[in-house]
Amino acid sequence: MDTAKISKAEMVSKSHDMESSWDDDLKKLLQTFPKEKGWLGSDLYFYRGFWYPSLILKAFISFQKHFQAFNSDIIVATFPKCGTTWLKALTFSTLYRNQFPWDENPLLAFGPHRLVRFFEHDLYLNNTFPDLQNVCVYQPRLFSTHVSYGSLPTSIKDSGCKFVYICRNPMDMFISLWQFMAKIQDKNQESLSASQENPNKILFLKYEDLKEDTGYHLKNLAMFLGVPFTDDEEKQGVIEKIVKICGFENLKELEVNKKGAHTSGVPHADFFRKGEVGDWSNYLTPFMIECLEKLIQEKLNGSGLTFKLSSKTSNNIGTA
Ligand code: PAP
Repeated sequence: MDTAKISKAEMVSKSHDMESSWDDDLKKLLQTFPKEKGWLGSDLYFYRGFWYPSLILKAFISFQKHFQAFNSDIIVATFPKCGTTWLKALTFSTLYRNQFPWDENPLLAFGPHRLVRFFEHDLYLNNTFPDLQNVCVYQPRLFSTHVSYGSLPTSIKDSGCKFVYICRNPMDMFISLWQFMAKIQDKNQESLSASQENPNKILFLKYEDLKEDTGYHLKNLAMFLGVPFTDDEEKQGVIEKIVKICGFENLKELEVNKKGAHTSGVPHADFFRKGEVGDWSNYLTPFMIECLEKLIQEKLNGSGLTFKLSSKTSNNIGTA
């Protein structure tokens, strides 16, 4: 008798049982959360300070319940449309640069989102217990999330794992999200405080700063990840090579990023739009700018966060 086959079949049936009872529990749980219609017309549920579609919420709760962090894990944590794709490419290329020949960088064949997987939008999306061992080909493990620091599983917060966080000026983030949502339709405060309290655990970046001097911030990123660039690597131009391979124009033009789609169904190409600072000024009317500026000032008041609104001038918003 093939015991391996039986135990596998048993495992599958057990996990189906767990899935269906978990689905029932979730349905009951959802009824207790505040609910609103989202931008795309689907229901959003309010949980721990954020609004989630039910599928993402289910994935998020599984992730919270079951993920076991390793001290060596690295997590790219971002608010949507703030530079996730770029930071995934930079972190992957920096962290694993000595684990593959340079001209065989997997980034050339697989997109950043395939190489650095989201917990809630990907790994736990249709799977209560994803096979993390097979997902992470390189070590240390590298993951990503859009979930806020305060909502992460305690196993992550209590472990020694590190975070790289990027934020972006809210005007460009808003336009980027709006354009992205329009395409889909056709077919930070908490992290800043946490990074100030624990700078060895969280590296806090801003899209605009990364855009202004990518090499400088990449050196800091490598140091933070515990893989600083050596003098030899600097002389050999490794930093410039990583900046170039992860650059917007390069990634956008790679075949792998022009075709196919992310697990969520979003075409890879939609993650690469313009990649500029200040594109909001091409879309917002003076009245909309005034409203947004007021709102941003109000929300950032006393936070210590400021954002560059344009690459050309020292047009800033927020409180220093
Ligand atoms: P996500 O949250 O859905 O993963 P995310 O990658 O955070 O999206 O943000 C997408 C933005 O980053 C897009 O900005 P835009 O709409 O203003 O153009 C995208 O163009 C930009 N982006 C993607 N890759 C890069 C890159 N390599 N360099 C700079 N910006 C990039």
